[in-house]
Amino acid sequence: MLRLITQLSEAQTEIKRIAARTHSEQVQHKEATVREILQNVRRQGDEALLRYTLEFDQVGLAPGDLVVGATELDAAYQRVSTSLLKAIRLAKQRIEQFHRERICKSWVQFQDRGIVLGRRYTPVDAAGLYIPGGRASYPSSVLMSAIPAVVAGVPRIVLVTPPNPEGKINPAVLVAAQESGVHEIYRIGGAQAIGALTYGTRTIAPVSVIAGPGNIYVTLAKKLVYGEVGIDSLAGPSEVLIIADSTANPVFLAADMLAQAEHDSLASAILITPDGRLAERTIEAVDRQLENHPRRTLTEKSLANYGLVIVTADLAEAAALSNLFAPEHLELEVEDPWELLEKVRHAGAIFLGHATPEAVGDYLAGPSHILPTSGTARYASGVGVETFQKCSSLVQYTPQALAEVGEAIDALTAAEGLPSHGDSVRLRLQQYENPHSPT
Ligand code: HSO
Ligand code: ZN
Repeated sequence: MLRLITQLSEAQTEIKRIAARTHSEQVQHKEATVREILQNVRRQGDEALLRYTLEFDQVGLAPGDLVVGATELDAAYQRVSTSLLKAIRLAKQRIEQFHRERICKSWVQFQDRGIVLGRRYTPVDAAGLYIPGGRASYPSSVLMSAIPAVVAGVPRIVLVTPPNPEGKINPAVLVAAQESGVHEIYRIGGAQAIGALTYGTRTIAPVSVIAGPGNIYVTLAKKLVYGEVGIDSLAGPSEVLIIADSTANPVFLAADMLAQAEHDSLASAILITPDGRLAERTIEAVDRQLENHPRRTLTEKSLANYGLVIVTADLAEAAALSNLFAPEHLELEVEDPWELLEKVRHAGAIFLGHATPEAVGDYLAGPSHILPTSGTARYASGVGVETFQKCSSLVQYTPQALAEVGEAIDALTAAEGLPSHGDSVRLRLQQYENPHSPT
């Protein structure tokens, strides 16, 4: 079911098709529904949240149930194993360490004549983290979004996630949230959760930035509210592109492709290699590993629609195809990954060498696994401390420094026809020259 392509032009066409797989007409139809949900949450607040939770999640909540309270939070610890708790703590430590390095540092520069220039980074007032429910309810995604916000110094971190049919939240998600330092957790999902974080309701105060992956409704909602709040990015289904040479192990490559395909029927796994024999052996290994796979139907579907094995003339051609796709995850399973890295232009995260499966980054290496998808790695980066910080420029001039640029500003204000801009400089300079003159 995995297709083997040996022709460059066919490979290019297929890569473009897969990159555009979420830009369908169906999406436009869903946008109208999402717009209506957002409008109702804006107007009716909590009441709309409860109504949509009943309609979409089949859970009847009372207004007080939106908040996940102390009893459920404490109980969550009883429901996760010691080994999972230990793993969450190890992941937390590594992710935190990585993000501490990424803190944007404020700076000031003292120049001649008393000019001071600088940049000052401050956290946003409040961050909203969206964590999907159901099958894709991952504690790792909590760590990967909450820890950068904590490291950024955000004073209020809010997590929203939809309830399961019993009205409960995945205990591992609740434990990860507490371990990371999330301040508030609400039992609400979908586009309605994005509306609540944007406009605020009686129960949920609005936030400044919303981050985290979600389904198509959540993503459309984030797109529509952007501007009223900040967002991290518009997340599409997950992708991996692997470039391999003859030093790679086909069994590992197959496992790495399946690790992506098993996420979602829209997920994409692409292998590009100049070694035709390796390509064939990987396809065989994929078939074997799928035999007893518990998510076989879904995984096969994604491989059939969005899985590819491409044989190229050389590694340079493989890198060029990868740049065309701009993958969320790129594995360089080659003898000298650092040399090949020189040819890579776009990728959300790059995994170098044979001992670095994407899973290490999915769970605990450090960088966030919330990464640009669907070709957006051409211009965007993954979630990080900077997602939750903004920067103010700092400028200080002295009278002497101002006098020096008075003429230049005068010429520019005249050219733009903005006389008061000119006055704001001229009046000061007149006063500095003659402190006793009336202004
Ligand atoms: N590969 C997913 C993240 C994930 N994997 C979570 C396992 N759990 C998107 O980057
Ligand atoms: Zn994954």
